[in-house]
This record gives sequence, C-alpha cells and structure tokens, in this order.
Amino acid sequence: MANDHENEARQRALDRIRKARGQSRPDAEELLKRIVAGDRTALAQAISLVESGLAADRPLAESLLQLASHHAVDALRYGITGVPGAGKSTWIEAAGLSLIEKGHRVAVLAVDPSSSRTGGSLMGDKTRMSTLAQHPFAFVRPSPSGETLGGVAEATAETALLCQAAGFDRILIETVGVGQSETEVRRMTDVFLLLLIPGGGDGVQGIKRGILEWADAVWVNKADGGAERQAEAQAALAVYQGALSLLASPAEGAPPLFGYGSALDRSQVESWVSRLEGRLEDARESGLLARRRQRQMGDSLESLLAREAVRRVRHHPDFKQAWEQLQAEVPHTQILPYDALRRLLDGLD
Ligand SMILES: Nc1nc2c(ncn2[C@@H]2O[C@H](COP(=O)(O)OP(=O)(O)OP(=O)(O)O)[C@@H](O)[C@H]2O)c(=O)[nH]1
Ligand SMILES: [Mg+2]
Repeated sequence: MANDHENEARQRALDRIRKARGQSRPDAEELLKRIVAGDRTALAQAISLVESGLAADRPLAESLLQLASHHAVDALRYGITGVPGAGKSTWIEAAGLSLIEKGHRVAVLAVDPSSSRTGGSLMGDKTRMSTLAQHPFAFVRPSPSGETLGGVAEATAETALLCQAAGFDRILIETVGVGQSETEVRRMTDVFLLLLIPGGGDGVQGIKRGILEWADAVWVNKADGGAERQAEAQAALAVYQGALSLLASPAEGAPPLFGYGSALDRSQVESWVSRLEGRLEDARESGLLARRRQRQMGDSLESLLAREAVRRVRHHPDFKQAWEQLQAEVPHTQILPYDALRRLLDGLD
C-alpha cells in the first residue's frame, strides 16, 4: 500500500513511454476491468484521472465513472471533521482497522481545499495511518493537490465511486473542520462525525456553528493521560451537548451520538464504531438512509445546477459585451440590481 505513489509514478512513466511509441492509453473498459480485479495501480491511475485539471482527461474520466457506477459495491461513507490536530487521522486508523477486522474493506480519502497543509503533512497522514495504509484491505489516498476540474468535493465523490468499484465498502473521508468543504463532505456521507478536543478555549474551537449542528456524532478526543483530562473531556462534552440541544432543529432520525475517549485506544474507538454501524444499519432498515441519500442527491444537483448555470451565462458569446455595457451604464443611471440582472439575461437570448 505504501507503494501507491510509486505505482502511480510508474504508471505515468509508462504513459509517457506509450505516448512516445504512439500507443494509446488504456481505454475505460480495460482500466475498469483492472480496478474491479483489485489492481491498485489501475485504481490510483483512475483517481489521478478524475482529479486531473486537464479538460482533455475528462472524456475518459467520465466514461470510466459511468462504467464504475455499474460495478460499485454499496458502501457506507463516513465523514470525519475537526480542527487541525484533533486526532482525525489517528481516529480513522483505529476505526479503519476495526472495520477491516469485521470483514470490511476500507478506503480513506482526504479533502483539504484550504491548502492549509502541504504535501509533507499529507505524507504525514500515511505515517500516522501507517498500519492501515499498509493493510491489504485498505486504501489510503491523500487529498488531491492542485486544481481539479469540477471542484474538490466532486473529485472526492468520484474517487469514492472508483473505490466502491474496487470493492471498498467503507469509505472514510477526512476533512479539516475550518473551511468550506464540510458542507460538501456532509452531503456525500452517511454519517458525519465531529472530533473535538477538551479545553479548546471558547468551546466551539473555531468550528463553524453549522458543523456542530450537522454532526451525527460528536467525539471529544484526547481524553487520556489521567483523571483530570477525563474530567475536562466530560465537561467539554456537556458544553457541546448543551449547545447542540439549543441549536439543533429536531432533525429526522436519532439525536447525535455523543462520546469521549482516546483515539490512541483502539478498543474505545472500536466500540464507538460498532455503535455507529448499528445506527447505520437501523437507518438502512427503516428507510432513513435511503431518504438521506435522496435528499443529498437533490442538494448536490441544486448546487451543481447553480454552478453550471453561472458558468454557462459567463461563457455566453455576448456575455462580456453585455456585462461591460451594464457596468458602464450603472454609475449614470438609477438601476436596481435585479433589474440590471434581468436586462443582462434578456440581452443574452
Ligand atoms: N494523547 C492523545 N494524542 C492523540 C490522540 N489522537 C491523536 N493524538 C495525537 O495528536 C496528534 C495529531 O493527530 P492526527 O491524527 O494527525 O490529527 P488530525 O486531526 O488528523 O490532524 P490534521 O490532519 O493535521 O488536521 C498526533 O501526534 C497524534 O498522535 C488521543 O486520543 N490522545
Ligand atoms: Mg489528519
């Protein structure tokens, strides 16, 4: 597993050699066949393809995704968020190993559009999850570096799909809880877990209020190293529980699961993961999970629609001229913004 990067580099080198010899890249069907057969190099190559910022790579990526959707195993997706250093990767390592012990295959993806971390710390993730990263039933993929075409969240959802085609039935997505990405990650996960640490100053530790509201589960981490830390964690948990009971609208389904403990202690994480899995199983049976996914799909479509609509307007051949004309007019006339927008759009028909 530690070799995924090397595999990818090798694959790129092979691509260059093929190109030099006038041979084409493998087609989508061939690539997918290898992915389904468990070829990690093919999986890594496919992920690079969907993460690629090159428009030329998109057609192959899209046919591949189309094919992959027919082979994807049904997976449960976990989103794990929390401030930098809260212990997300450590928690994921413990949770991932527990899930593997129960017979699952685990893919770990990272979303970090904030560029708050460097390539160095991404390698750090692999070191921190070293046991998991080397396990034959796990696949650990650092966040995409650089620009992706459709956005980081879309690339992550697509990567998850490829992992599902490769047979991974538990997808754990780590995201730093300070940016924009949590909304999008929550939208693609079946359970959204917030990791906090005791004694984090103002109580909400720079975590956006919304994140606390959305959490399906809250775990106060690093409750180890003596009775004092335990007491601190308990106190912190009570504060969050109180805050959440005030904030939360009575959402569908069970109230958030609260807990505290140490990510360094496998058995603590394991028993908590079992509880989460139990809840997910109940949600599946009651139809709650299906409804959540349906709602998520609707939300994703809405946000894609908004983005695509803006893109199309901006790419309209007359847009630039109409936009400039409007901007030139605005200082001289009393024009209301909505009126201006209507005139702009009318001009594009
Ligand atoms: N004492 C203690 N240390 C922990 C615990 N969980 C994580 N750590 C340590 O905290 C540090 C940060 O852990 P990570 O798992 O990398 O935290 P993270 O949230 O993934 O960090 P970023 O990915 O950089 O945001 C490491 O040195 C861990 O060993 C815990 O439960 N108790
Ligand atoms: Mg981490």
